[in-house]
Amino acid sequence: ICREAVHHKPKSNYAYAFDETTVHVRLRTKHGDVDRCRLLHGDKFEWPESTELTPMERVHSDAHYDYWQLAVEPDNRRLCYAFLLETADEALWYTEWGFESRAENELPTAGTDRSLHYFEYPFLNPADVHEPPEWVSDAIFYQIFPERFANGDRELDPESVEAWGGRPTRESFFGGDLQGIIDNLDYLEDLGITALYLNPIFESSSNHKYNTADYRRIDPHFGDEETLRELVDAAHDRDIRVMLDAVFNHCGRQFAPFQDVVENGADSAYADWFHVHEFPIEFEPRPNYDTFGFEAYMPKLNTGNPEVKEYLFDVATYWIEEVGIDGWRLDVADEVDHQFWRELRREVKAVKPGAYILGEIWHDSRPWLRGDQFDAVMNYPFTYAVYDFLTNESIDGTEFADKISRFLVRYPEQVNQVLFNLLDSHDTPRLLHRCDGDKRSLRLALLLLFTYRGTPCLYYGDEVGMTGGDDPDCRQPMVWDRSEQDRELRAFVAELIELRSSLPALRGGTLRFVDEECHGDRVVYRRIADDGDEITVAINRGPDPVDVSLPTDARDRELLFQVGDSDLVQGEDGQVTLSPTSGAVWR
Ligand code: ARE
Repeated sequence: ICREAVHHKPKSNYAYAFDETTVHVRLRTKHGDVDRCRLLHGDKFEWPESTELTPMERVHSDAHYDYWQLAVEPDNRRLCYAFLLETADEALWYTEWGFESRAENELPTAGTDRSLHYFEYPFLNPADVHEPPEWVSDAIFYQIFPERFANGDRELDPESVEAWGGRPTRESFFGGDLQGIIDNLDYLEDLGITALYLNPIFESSSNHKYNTADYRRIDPHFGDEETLRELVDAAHDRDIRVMLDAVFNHCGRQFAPFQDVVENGADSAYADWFHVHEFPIEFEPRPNYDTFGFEAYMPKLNTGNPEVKEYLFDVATYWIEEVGIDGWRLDVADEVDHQFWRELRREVKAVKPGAYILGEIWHDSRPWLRGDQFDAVMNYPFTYAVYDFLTNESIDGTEFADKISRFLVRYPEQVNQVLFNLLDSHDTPRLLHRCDGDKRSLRLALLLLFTYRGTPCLYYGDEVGMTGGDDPDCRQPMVWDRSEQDRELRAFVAELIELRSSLPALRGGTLRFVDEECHGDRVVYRRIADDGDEITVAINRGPDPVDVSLPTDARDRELLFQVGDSDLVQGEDGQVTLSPTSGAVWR
């Protein structure tokens, strides 16, 4: 047994409270190395009488490792454990102190036998259980860049407004507003959307509004507090939730406290609200205060300052209490101190326990997802894995399954359940652009998104075939002219949403790759619901037909959904032939 590959760490994604009665224990071993892995577990105060040796399931694997998992419900909420790894000719105990070769019949004893030092999950305290809001795993999100979605009130248009349509520059204004969203809620409901994510809507001079001037005021070109209230109420009437963008890492240059510092320098009452290196404030050649990137118009807020905290916590709770929003997406979440996020979580959950707190982090986000800060993060690693497999073709089916498997063991299961999965956003080229205009690849990517674990989010307009490169091109005005919309694509997206919404296995089930069938141009995976209901998804990205062997044979399965050519050949046994660039879903 390769000891160097073995890894476990208590109170991490390798051992965490899943709910108030369950601890999930995971172990990593070298790929293909260990035949069987069992967990010896019990209560340290009742050892060895309370101990059990329970087989762990090999839930995922990648090129280097196998990942094992077991859900344990400790009798007294205390857990003490060791791993027994076995091959045909070796049995190895793995404990907090390392390895020990001993036979199974020599069960190690706790307390008395100090030669074994168990791992411990000392106590399962309900207060530490990370419970993301339940509604999120059922939700279908739709991201709206408000300046570009719909113009519902021409009287609010900025002076420099351009005619709707066409390609934006960084300075363009097209007149989109909150009324425009209200007017199109029927459209969204009809598509199957159940939650909205709006980019910033507070007063700000730019079209993207990430440089906030006033966090308590809706941007006058978008509407006012009453319009937002109407939007939230109208959305709630349709069972659609609303999440707003919280830009708390930095403000805008026009933010009154910053203006005060510009005017009064070190004497300003707000001097400590920012990270100023030297007074007076200078903007050129580089700002002499911390900013987002090197953007002088985005001064970084000192979120360690108690007044700043109070101010921003009030903002966060104000919009929940006053207009009833359902969550916050936290901009540049990784550059703000953890302490601030911990307190923000407490404040937000105190006024709305079901509020969704979503961090914008593009990388491994374990330090923020321990239950004390965010419910989830934007799942860009998933986005890039899909592109690498489907569009760049820089990885094959094996590597795709490997990557995704690694992602799935990164976080606790309850986090996987509510990760915010996206294929594009206002910060990336659009999906169709990535697919080089090939709508067959685009459909496969959407199939992946809507059958993947976590919460899918559609970027406005992708459903009608909108395209565009990097920011600002990906922020073109929504195409409303029906003759210019791809109505077939829209119908396809609606069907996919309907498929997901109708199948608990797709919304809440675990995901397991069928390893033998993930290679070359193909991947096959299963989604398994708690009640055992099972969905199989198979994808062939390539130019040639491929034969795939499914886990169930023809008699036991029902074809639910298909992407690509319809000449899917179903053999008698588990065999099917997938035509080029196609995919299918079976129950
Ligand atoms: C503007 C221009 C861009 C230009 C940029 C350069 O539009 O074309 O490239 O300036 O200075 C907002 C606006 C942007 C604007 C930006 C600065 O929406 O249009 O860009 O302000 O004025 C990193 C951050 C992540 C951030 C992305 C964009 O970690 O937080 O960069 N995303 C949020 C919002 C943005 C917003 C801001 C932050 C600022 O979603 O819309 O920009 O409030 C790697 C890195 C990531 C990096 C990612 C993307 O993976 O690891 O850290 O994200 O790439 O670059």
